[in-house]
Amino acid sequence: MGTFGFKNWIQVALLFVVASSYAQERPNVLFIVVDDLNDMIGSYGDTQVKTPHLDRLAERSLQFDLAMSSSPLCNPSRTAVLTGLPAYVTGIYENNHSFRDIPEFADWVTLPQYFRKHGYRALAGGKVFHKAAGKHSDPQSWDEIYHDKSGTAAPCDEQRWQHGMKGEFALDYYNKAIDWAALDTPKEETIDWQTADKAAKILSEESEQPLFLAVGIFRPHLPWYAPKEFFDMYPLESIQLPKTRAGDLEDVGPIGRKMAGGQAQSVIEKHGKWREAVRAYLANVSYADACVGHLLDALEKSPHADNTIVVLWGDHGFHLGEKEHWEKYTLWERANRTPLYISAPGVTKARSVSPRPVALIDLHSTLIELCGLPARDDIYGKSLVPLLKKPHRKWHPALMTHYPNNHAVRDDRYRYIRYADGFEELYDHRNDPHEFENIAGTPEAKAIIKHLRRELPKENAGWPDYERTLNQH
Ligand SMILES: [Ca+2]
Ligand SMILES: [Ca+2]
Repeated sequence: MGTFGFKNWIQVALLFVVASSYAQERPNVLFIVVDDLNDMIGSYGDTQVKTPHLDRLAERSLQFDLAMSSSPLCNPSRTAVLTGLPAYVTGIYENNHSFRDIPEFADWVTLPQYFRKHGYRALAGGKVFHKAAGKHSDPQSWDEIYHDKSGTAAPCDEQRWQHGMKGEFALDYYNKAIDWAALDTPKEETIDWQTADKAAKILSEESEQPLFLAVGIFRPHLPWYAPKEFFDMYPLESIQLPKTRAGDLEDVGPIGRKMAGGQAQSVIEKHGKWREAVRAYLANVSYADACVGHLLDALEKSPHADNTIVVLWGDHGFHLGEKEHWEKYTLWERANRTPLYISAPGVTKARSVSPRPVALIDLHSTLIELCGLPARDDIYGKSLVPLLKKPHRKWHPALMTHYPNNHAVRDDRYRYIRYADGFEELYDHRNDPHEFENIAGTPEAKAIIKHLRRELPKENAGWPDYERTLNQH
């Protein structure tokens, strides 16, 4: 055989030039996830929240009006998006489980790993997987974790537990987590802001490789500690409470009631703290919004401004007393509907809206297609690129899963829920946007349920290693 001659070297050099220019042409991805961010956003029609920067992102993006979490809690939602595998396949139904502990998925290629395999540099800061640091940040997914902290620091003890409810909640997690305080700390010195700031610095620099830059903002996750300027945006007397109906859970089955069983609402009402709690959530939404604004400012000034896809999602929704419930962990609209914005240069139109229901797991194949990477045949979810191009085209319903064999299906009009014990709920959003009336038992529901039931998975993974009970955190 001949030696590796001059001609071969020329070929190698040419290949390298072609490959590297090809790589540089690929767009960057700015992948922003905001924890526990529900749909109380200006661009989604909320009239009391102040989210100027998310509204600004909506101006440059396609906004999905009915984006649904694949599971209504942090780790299962994020695992679904980042692995492309839903909870009913992995068995990752809870926050303290890791897909890496399941032999079948121990070496699973995550979304950032797939991007790295195709020439990208993947960086994470803050909470992207379930934690900002340690095993649950999935270090092997990233080239670098540029910030391994998230949230805002707690104030001194005298400023904590001012609401007087500590110890009153039946669920111990609530006793630890339900707290709020207006911090004296300037926003620039808070942790989530620093995550955004470090990401902003990365954006300000040229990069030889295209970037998959993930930014995890932890607030408005509990506890609600945010700089005072954000609490000051919301005079307490101006706060409007969510719409509720007495006896709303009477037409809900036992599993649904148990999912809503934290008993936080009765404690918060008894102490007269509902308005304050809603204000604290809104203040933390506005704080997260400011962090996102800092990032958008940096992107607009950066060398990557015209060649970066921006995706922002909340990992699931959040109850503030609706259906007598707080937090997530339910299959109702409140716990599952999240903001989702996608801005893809040359693909999405500015100020556009898609009314179609989509599931967050769809982001996995969407980003792969948008960046021209080879499609994966080992993942779930469907690329949203057809919707990005034509936001009103026909689409299929979105599926949500919470613990084994409990699912919700959302189409353009209805939410259908089926629990493991066979109990069903059906809500007609055209007439009942707050899901007050379960119409599953009505004669007209029969055909609708039959149609939506087809979306349910045939098989459900069990708990990965041990039995868990509802509402453990
Ligand atoms: Ca979350
Ligand atoms: Ca009801």
